[in-house]
Formats: sequence, structure tokens, C-alpha cells
Amino acid sequence: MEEKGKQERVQDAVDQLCNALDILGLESSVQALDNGCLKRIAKSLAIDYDDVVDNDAWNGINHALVKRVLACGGSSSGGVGSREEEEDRSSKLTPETPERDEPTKTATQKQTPSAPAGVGDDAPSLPVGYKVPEVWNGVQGSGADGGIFGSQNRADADAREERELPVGDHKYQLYSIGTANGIRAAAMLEELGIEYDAWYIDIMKGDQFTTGLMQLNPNAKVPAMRVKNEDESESSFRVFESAHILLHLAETYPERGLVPADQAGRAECLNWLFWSASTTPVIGFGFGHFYRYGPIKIAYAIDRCTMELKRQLSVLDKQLTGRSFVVGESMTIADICIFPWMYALEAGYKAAKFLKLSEYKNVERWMASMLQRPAVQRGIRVNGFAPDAIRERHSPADFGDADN
Ligand SMILES: N[C@@H](CCC(=O)N[C@@H](CS)C(=O)NCC(=O)O)C(=O)O
Repeated sequence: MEEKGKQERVQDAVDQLCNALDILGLESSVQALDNGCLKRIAKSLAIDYDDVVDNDAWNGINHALVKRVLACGGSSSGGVGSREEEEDRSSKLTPETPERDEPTKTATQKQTPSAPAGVGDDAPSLPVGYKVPEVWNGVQGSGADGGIFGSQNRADADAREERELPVGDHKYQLYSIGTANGIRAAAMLEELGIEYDAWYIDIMKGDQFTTGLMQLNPNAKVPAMRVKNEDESESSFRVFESAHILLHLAETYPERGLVPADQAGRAECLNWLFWSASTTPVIGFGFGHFYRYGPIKIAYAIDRCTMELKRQLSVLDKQLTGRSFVVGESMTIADICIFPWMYALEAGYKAAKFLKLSEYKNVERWMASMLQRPAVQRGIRVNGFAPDAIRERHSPADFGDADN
């Protein structure tokens, strides 16, 4: 009750202040409301700002105020501004963000939309009481240095160990692990039925940070591939980024039709290849991490990533309506790129129930048909984790199957 009384008093004060400024036509003063004004109002009413700041009603007031400011033509930054916004205000003046006491603005300037504002330093924090430092100097008890992948986290791109990579006989040397990105590359090589050596890179032990691997991929991630010089007439070269490995191989073997030959078909295939490559971090770095691996369960992070992931599932489900594969009736590198991450949702993150995957009927049907492909099955085993996984692959015999 007491809490509600405080909020109502703040709301009243905001309303009165906006009305007064409206009546007086003091646009430049209204504009001044955008940064820190709620804090000042709370102070003037002798209300402890921290008492009400993490409350939905308070956010409502904040939004109402921002709407008022925008309606008055001010270039609000969205309520309680961050320290950076306040500091930057004087140094980053543009025609769109005029100085507070600038006398008049043209109609065009008034209508110029401003970028979405950031949430200020007074937003609720996790851990409670965390304040964003002015300069980031390392993790502060957030758990971001811990968890399953804690050993990987460092803010520099330096190699951590002098070590060369092993090299096999074949033209294609794949350095990988049987995660979704790794499955992309291995399934592609298996689909093509070409010879390659696949070496296991133990990312939990830091193999990706060795000088050898980082010469192949300065970004210290796998899969990464070396295409060896076979007849000494050309130099060998590196191919990193899993989607690029797919494209490179598809273009090297055009007769296999894994990228359509016609311009429109190729464009559509690349649309979905790039869609997959660019949306993958939402699945892995975002959803997978916060849902499955992060050392702390944060509702906000899980909800936000889940919402976007379910939107992506919906996009894919719609695209697969009436199509056997992502871009038509034959499989392309778009399918090979997208499939392993959909597979990871169930096999890796154990999130089938949580995400209600069975509701995406077209995705479900397409997944089943992808999983039936022997090459895809072998790709999942290469450098993989299941009991039938093979740690390294140097020849078809490594699979030990009758059909190889
Ligand atoms: N965009 C890259 C992502 C590669 C990636 O994140 N690979 C993971 C394994 S799936 C890795 O190497 N992680 C090691 C690390 O982050 O240190 C690709 O598609 O190849």
C-alpha cells in the first residue's frame, strides 16, 4: 500500500510537470526531462528512488514520461538515461540532438526519429546491486568466467600454446569436433563422398588456442579446414567458418548440385545459407548457453533467446511447407547448414519438450528425412560424442560399417 502511494505521488508529479511545461511551451525544458528526471522528481518528493525503481509500475511511469517528451518534440533518450548518454550529450550534438537551450527547431528536425534508447544504470541488475562499470576490466562475479565453457573465456585473441597440427594424406584436412558446426562440415564431406582426414580438436582442453589451429583460423574456432596442395603446383590454403566450408566444397564439386546452378536457385540457396550462419549464435551462444550450460539460470536471458529461437523455428517451418528441402525438392548446402543446429536442440540441449519442437510439423518431417541419410549419420559420428562416434576419421573403414 505504502509502495503504491509512493508511485502515485511520483506519477502525479510527472503529470503535473509535463502539463506545466506543455502549457508554458517550454520545449527545451521538456527535452531536459529525458535524462535522470525521474531520479530528481523522486528526490524532490523525498522518495527513496531505489525503493521503487525495480517495479513494473515505475517502468510504466517512465514510459509514460518518455511518450510525453516525444509528443512534445523532445529528442528523448528514453527516460532515465545512462551515464554515457548524459556524458555524451554535450560532445555528440548533431542536428538530430540539438542542445537543450537551442531556441527553435524546424519541423523536419522535430520529426527525425531517434535511435532506441538504452536502459539506464538504474535498471534492476543481476546480481542485485551490480553496477555497470565505466570501463570493463574483467568479469565481476557474474559467473561468466565459470561454467562448462569457463576455460575458453578470455578477452584477447592470442594463441595460448605453441603446437602444430597433425597432417594426414588427403587433400582435405578437417580440424573439428562433433558439435553442430562440426557436423555441418563432416556431413558435407560425407555427402560428397570424397576423402579427407578429420582430426579431433578438444575445445574443452584448449586445442583451438594452439598456434597450429590459429594459423588455420585466427578466430580460434572449429571446424577449420586446410585444402592441401596435391600436385605441388598450387599452394595450400585455409577455409574457416562452417558455412564457408560448405560453400567452398559445393563450388568445388558443382556437378553434385549442392548449390543450384541457375542464378535464382543459387540466390535462394545462399539466402538460407546466410540466414543459418547469421542466426546460429542465437541458438548456440544465446539459447543453448543460457538454457543448458550457463552457471546461472537467468529468466530474462532464457526468455529472450527462446522467443527469438521459436521465431526462427517458425520461419523455418513456414519455409518447409510444401517443400521436401529448404529450397525445393533436392537437398542443398542450406539443409546441411541448418540441420545440425536443429538436431542440437534435441540431442545437445535436450530442449525438445521445452521448445515444443513437435509443434513444428514441417521441421519435424524434414529432420526425419535428413536423419535418414547415411552421409548425415556418418557426419554426426565424425569427431562426435555418442557411443558410435569415431574420434578421428581418415578413411571410410574407420566407421567400421558394412555399408562403407
Ligand atoms: N561461426 C563459426 C562458429 C564456430 C564455433 O563457434 N565453433 C565452436 C565449436 S562448435 C568452437 O570452436 N568453440 C571453441 C571456443 O569458442 O573457444 C562457424 O560456423 O564455424
